[in-house]
Amino acid sequence: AARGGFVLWFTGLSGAGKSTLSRAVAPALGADRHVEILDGDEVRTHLSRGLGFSREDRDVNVRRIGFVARLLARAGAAAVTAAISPYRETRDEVRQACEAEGIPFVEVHVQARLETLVARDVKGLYARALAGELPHFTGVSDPYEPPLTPEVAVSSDADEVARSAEAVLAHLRARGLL
Ligand code: GGZ
Repeated sequence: AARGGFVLWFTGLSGAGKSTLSRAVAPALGADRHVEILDGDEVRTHLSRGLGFSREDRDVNVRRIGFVARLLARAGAAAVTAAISPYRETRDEVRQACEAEGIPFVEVHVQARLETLVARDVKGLYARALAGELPHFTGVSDPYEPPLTPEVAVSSDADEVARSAEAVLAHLRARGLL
């Protein structure tokens, strides 16, 4: 559905660059459609306020993001999401709900080596998790299930943001979505 809505779903560890990449890509999506970004942080202060990081809570969070993204895409917007969304099955459930109604779902795995994230550790969360102070921290003390066949995989270790953004846009163009 050219010019129609779609869901652009970024997944990856905390600090891998999902938010940065979603903000880099968003301006290029909106020539003749609305663009909305559903960022993990923002969602957790509004839509998912009070949820924690158990599997159950993360699944509720991810399903909510998926639901809103689907509504936006149905209305013709490009819905960009940036949550860790660590569980494959839950991401696939969102994908299936989209595809069942003809909404393209584009999964982008934002990869980064744990080593790099620990070294960068902007918020000090990895240090705390490694010290045993955060019992459910993704990638350290909680699982992350990488997508097996993402539409796009980028590496924030190896590549500049602009290059990763271009890889995402190239995929969208090839699909006829831009
Ligand atoms: C992972 C956590 C945790 C735990 C707090 N595990 O870098 P950030 O800070 O801004 O992004 C992370 C954010 C993760 O929320 P999401 O909604 O994206 O997660 S999920 O999709 O799994 O529901 C991180 C912060 O919250 N944070 N505790 N235990 N990230």
